[in-house]
Amino acid sequence: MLTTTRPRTKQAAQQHSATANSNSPASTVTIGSYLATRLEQIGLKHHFAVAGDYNLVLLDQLLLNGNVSQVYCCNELNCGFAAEGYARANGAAACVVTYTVGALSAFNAIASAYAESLPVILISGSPNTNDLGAGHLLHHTLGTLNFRYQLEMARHITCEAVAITHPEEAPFLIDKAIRAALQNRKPVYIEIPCNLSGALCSAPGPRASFLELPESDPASLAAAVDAASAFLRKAVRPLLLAGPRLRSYGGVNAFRELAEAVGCGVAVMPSAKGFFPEEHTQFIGLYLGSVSSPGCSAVVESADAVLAAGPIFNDYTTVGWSSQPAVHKTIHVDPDRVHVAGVTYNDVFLREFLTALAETAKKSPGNPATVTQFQRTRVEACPPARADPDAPLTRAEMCRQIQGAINGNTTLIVETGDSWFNGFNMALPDGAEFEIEMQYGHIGWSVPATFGYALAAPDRRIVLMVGDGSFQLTAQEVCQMVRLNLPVMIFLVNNRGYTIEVEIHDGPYNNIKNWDYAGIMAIFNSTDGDGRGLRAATGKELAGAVQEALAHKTGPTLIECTIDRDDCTKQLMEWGSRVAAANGRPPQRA
Ligand code: TPU
Ligand code: MG
Repeated sequence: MLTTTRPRTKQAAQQHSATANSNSPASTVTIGSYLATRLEQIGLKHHFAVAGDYNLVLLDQLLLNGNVSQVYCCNELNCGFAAEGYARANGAAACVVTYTVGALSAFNAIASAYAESLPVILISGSPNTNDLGAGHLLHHTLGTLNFRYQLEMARHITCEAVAITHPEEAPFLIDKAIRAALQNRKPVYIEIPCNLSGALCSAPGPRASFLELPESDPASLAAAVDAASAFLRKAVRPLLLAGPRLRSYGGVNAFRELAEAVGCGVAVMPSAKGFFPEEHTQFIGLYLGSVSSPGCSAVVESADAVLAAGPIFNDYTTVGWSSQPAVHKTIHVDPDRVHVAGVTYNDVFLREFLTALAETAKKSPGNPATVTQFQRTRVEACPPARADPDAPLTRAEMCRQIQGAINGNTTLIVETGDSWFNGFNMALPDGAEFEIEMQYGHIGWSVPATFGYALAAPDRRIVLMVGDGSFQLTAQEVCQMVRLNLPVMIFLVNNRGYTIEVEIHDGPYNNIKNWDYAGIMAIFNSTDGDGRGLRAATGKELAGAVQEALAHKTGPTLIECTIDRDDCTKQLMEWGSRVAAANGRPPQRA
C-alpha cells in the first residue's frame, strides 16, 4: 500500500506525487523502521525514550536507524519535556514511552507542548492486538477491559491522535499524525501495539510532503492585508508587538521585515523575548503592562494602532487583566486568522499575512513616531554596580554576573519563578536566544527542556536559571546532561522557597526542604561523570564559579547561588500582587 493522504498545498502535491512514484509497491519495512525513517526525514537527529515492555520491540526497531539517536530519560514527564525543549531548538521532536504508566506521565509535558505550540510526537507502545476484545486483563492498565482510554485522553492535548491496529494502515496513520503536528505546530499521539512494531508495512517514500504550512484563502488574505495596511497608514503612532506564537508559526523574519517597512517602535511580549533583536534601533523593550521594561509601557499604551503578531493575552501576560491593548486599536494576528479592529479574516496564516503586509508597507513612507517617542522619554539604564565581593550574595549581583556570561551564542532558559523576571531584565546581544514556558508554567519544565535543547543545539552556550522549588520536581534529568557530557551552565537560585508564590499569596506551603544542590552533582557523577557542583554565597565565590563553568566543557556545571528568601525583583512583587487580586475576584452575580 502506498501512502495516499491527500496533499493540502501545491508544493505538497508535487512532492507527494514524487514520493508515490518513487516508492515501489513491493518494498516493505517494519512499522518501527517506517517511523524511524519519517522521524529522520523531518529533521530529527534524536528521539527521547523510557523503556517498557510495550515499547521494547519498537525501541529495537528505532535503534536500527543510525541517523536518529535514541536518548534516554529518567522518567516520562522529563522525557516529554526533553522533547519539548528539543523542539524549541530543532523545530520538532519525538518521545517514546510505554503504555499508561509512562504515557500518562508524559501527557503533562505534551500538554505543555500544546500550550506552547511545539510539534512533539508522542509515541506510546500499547497492548498486543490479540488481547483487544479477548477479555484479557493486562498489566499497566486500569484493570478493566477498556484499552481506548489513553487514545481518548490524548485527543484533548494533541491536534491528532491515532492508534495503529493493523500493519496495513500504519503508513497512513503515521504520516497523518506527523503532517498534522508540523502543519499545526502542536503535539500529536501515535499508539503502536507491541506486536506490530516489527510487523511489515509498505516502505516510506524518499521524503514525505510534511513541511508546508497550509496556504491562506487568497481573497481573505488580500482583504486582511488591505484592512491592516489602511489601519496602520492612518495611525499617528503605530507600533508592533511580537508575541510568543510568532516563532512557532514561522513569522520571525517576516515580522522583522514588516517592522523595518513600517519603521515604527517594536516591543516584545515576555515569551517573545529574542524574537526581535534587542540591539535594533526600533526596539523599545519588553511589554508586560505595569512591569514592562523602562519606558516601554507608556509608548505601547499611547500607540493608536498596535499590530500584535501571535500574541497570548492571558491573566499573567496582562498582569492580572490590568493591561491589554483595546480591540479598536489592535491588529491581532493569530496563527490562522487576523482581526483588524475587531473584524475577523479567517483562513489567513500568520507568516503569509506578515509577508504580504510587509510588501504593501514598503510602498508607503515609514512612521517612526513611536521610536522617537521612546527615545525622548527613555531613561538610559545604568549598568548595575558591582557588589562588595565578600558581602552575602544578592539577586542583583547574581544577575549582574549571569549577564556577563551571556554572549551572542547564548541561549538563556528561564524557569517559572523569579527567574522569569530576572530573565526579562537581561540584555540579549544579537544572536542570543531566550526560552520560557510562560503559557503552561509547569515548574520543573526547564531542567529536562534544557537537556533536550542542549542536545539539539550542541554549539550554543546554554545558560539555565532555575529556582530551588522548581528544581526539586525534575532534578534527576541533570544526570542525563552528565551522561552525555553536555556543558550546560545551571544557575540554581536557592532562596529557600517558592518566592513567586510568596508574592502572590504566602503561607507555610511556600517553604520547602533545603537540599545540598551543589552536592547533588557528585551523586549524578557516580564513578564516570564529569559534572561540577559549585556553591556561591558571595560575589567573589560566584565570579570564581562562573569562570570555572565557562572553562568546563565535558559536563554540566551547577552553581548554587544562595540569596535571601525575600530578595526578589520589584517586578515580581508588583506582578504578584496584581495576579493575586485577579485570582481573588469574588464570583459575579447574575
Ligand atoms: O524564584 P522562586 O523562588 O520564585 O522559584 P522556585 O523556587 O522555583 O519556586 C517556584 C514556585 C512555584 C509554584 C509552587 N511557582 N509556581 N508554582 C505552582 C506550580 C505547582 N506545580 C506545578 C507543576 N507548576 C506550578 N507552576
Ligand atoms: Mg525559590
